[in-house]
Amino acid sequence: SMKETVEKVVDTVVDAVSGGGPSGTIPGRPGSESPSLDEPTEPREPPAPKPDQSGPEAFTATGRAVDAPPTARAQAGPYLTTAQGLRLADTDHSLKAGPRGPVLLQDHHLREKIMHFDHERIPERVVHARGAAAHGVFRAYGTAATVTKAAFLAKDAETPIFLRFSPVLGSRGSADTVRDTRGFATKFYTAEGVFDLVGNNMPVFFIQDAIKFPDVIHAGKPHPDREIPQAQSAHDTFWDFVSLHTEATHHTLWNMSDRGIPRSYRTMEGFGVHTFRLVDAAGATSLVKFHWKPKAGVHSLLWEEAQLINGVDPDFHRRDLADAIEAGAYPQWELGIQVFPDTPEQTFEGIDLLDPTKIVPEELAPVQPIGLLTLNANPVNYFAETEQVAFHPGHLVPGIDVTDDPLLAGRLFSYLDTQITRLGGPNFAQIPINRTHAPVNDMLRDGFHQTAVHSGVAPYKPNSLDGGCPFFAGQQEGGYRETPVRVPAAGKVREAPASFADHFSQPRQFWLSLTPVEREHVIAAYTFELGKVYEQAIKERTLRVLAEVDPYLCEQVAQGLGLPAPKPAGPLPAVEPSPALSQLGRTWPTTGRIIGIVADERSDLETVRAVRQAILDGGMVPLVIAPAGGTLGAGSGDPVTVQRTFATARSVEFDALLLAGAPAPGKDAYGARDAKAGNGAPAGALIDPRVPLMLSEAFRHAKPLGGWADADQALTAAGIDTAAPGVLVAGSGEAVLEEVVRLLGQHRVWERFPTAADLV
Ligand code: HDD
Repeated sequence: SMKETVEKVVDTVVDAVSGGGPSGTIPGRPGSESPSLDEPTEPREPPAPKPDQSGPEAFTATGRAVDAPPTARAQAGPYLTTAQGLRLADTDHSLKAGPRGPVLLQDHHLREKIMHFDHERIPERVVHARGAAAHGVFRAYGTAATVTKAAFLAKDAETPIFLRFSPVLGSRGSADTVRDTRGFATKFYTAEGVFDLVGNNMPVFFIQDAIKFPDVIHAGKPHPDREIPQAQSAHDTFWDFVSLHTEATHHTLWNMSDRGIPRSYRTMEGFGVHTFRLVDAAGATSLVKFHWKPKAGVHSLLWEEAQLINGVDPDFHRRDLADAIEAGAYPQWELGIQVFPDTPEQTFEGIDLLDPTKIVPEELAPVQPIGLLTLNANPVNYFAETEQVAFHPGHLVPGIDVTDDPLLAGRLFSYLDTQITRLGGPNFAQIPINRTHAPVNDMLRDGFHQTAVHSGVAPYKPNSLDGGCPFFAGQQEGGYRETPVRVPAAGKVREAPASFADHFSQPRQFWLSLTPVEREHVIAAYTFELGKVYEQAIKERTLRVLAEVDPYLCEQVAQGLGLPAPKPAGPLPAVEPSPALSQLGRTWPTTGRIIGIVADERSDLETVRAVRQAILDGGMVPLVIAPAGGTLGAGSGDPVTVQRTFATARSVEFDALLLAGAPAPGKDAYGARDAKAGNGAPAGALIDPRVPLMLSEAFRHAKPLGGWADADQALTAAGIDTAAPGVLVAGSGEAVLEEVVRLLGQHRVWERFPTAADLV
């Protein structure tokens, strides 16, 4: 039930931060139910393997399965062994000539252990190095069956999937909430082979041709001399490149918008970016763009919040995703398609469908839902799954084909190529997480890390020695056929089509589609990033680019930089806004949102209990924050468990804060350093400075604040006007909660941000 789900969320969140909550268990760790203070010594069986990890599926050239050894998976049997299966009696001491003597070279266990350790790391991905992933299932509605024969899109077809999210620029150990694009890569293990949809959380890309990818990435990565800054675009080389290379303007504007700092992976949209070609059973084709729409709504952080989180909890997004799945609050996205006729021009309403810096507004081509993705299991092992998964836009199934988008063409080369370095050879398709669920009968042989034991003598075609096996699949048997698209008659050129030269109309459309608050965020982001740039010329050049997008944007950023605002070269393009591009102005579900309740021994615990329960009943997560850990009201028979202390709580973790006031007026509440109940200290004099800090941050980040009884004292101590929008102090805790939840539906109290009137 929802309530159980949420209670699990609470426990998980609590455990994750407190390092093993009240019960001392570590969630998701089999066998840790009753940890004792000493290491257990009774042998016990390791946890059961996941179905897809029980051993390699090896197929012969003729399609016969090779008998896999029964214990192909590691961790079989209760005893510690070497990699060769030799049982070990000791792994804590090197073999020595006497306790104080020299270590002996003949210690084969020491050498194997250190040799393996020395090679534990593999090269990180050159981009998208840091990721977080989960398993799930995709269920098709069948609505795409009119445009594609892909079996996994047929009505009610269920397909296992693995989804990896990732910031682009940072190293594996970088922080989660940096300003960046996020990867959104989904592997569908369909009955017809693997289909990978390797998208991003933004619908456009920096470049129109893959040959520029090394350029944009070299510019975005840390400077080659000092290797700083880590995981961000706020530096000279990035802005040098994007200001000279104006086709990047659209994507850069998305990065500077709230889309660059998602609240959670669960609240991001995803996009296939390129136009793909779908093929139906009769061979008819259509062009499509793929969209992922999060059920939880689209929601972002504020910049200061994101920066704080990078220090307070660098694993914020990773933790959030894992906690939610662990708790059974499974994140969901609807997959949708925009469908366009496959005309020879490959344009729609004048928009070039082969240009990956362009979108098609949803108002012109609605996104039609075709299925539901649910993430329902965390990886068991980060390295084996999240790190070793290999995506590739060329992993296609019958019914889905690529187009001639020149960015996609280069990707079709790159993703295979990079795995050779990253995963150490050409056999990465045999790694469990990459294995297709369809039968494999290829004629690929040998190579580093070959785990299949191929039989037969004829890994070539045509052959007679293996009986002609394997055979070709015709259309009836699901053989993949590329669409015979007509190639325009033209000479070989290194050139882009004329339509690719429009670099500013869609950036302007994006800008005009944002609400005033969102525009202010864009201005602040440009001002911040360019403020980190040393070269004056780069700032000025970027202002010239911004002048082509919008004069107000340009003027405001120029003002922040203390520079004159240039004028555009000519009239700005006339474009219609696309309201679907804004993240605001809609109401979203509040499920899974986190509400902090600040309380101490003098708080009215009756109300705390009732409010906590009401939060749980609403599918949200209540976390009680108190001066110290343990419980409040220990003697009351119904103590309230404390999940955060003033030392471990920081405002950025909560979507809203409630202040549990003291029932008797005139007494100090909230974090008096002397936490003894009813000490009669004068109100405000002993307020713990961490409480007003928490309140003022939450206020600045436009989070709803509520309280009851004498809660106004703490608010006043934090310098917060209790009459400000989204600040509610009332007698009834339940009434306050109701209003706070209503405000959470719009994510934040946006009214707190003054915006320029001339923006409307
Ligand atoms: Fe890429 C990884 C998404 C253009 C070359 N890319 C990678 C990942 C995502 C994307 C989500 C991480 C996959 C994972 O989780 O393992 N990339 C995109 C999108 C693009 C794009 C949406 C444009 C529409 N990429 C792009 C180009 C090139 C690459 C133009 C090269 C010419 N991308 C790579 C890569 C990576 C990669 C070097 C690094 C690790 C990997 O592939 O497996 O091949």
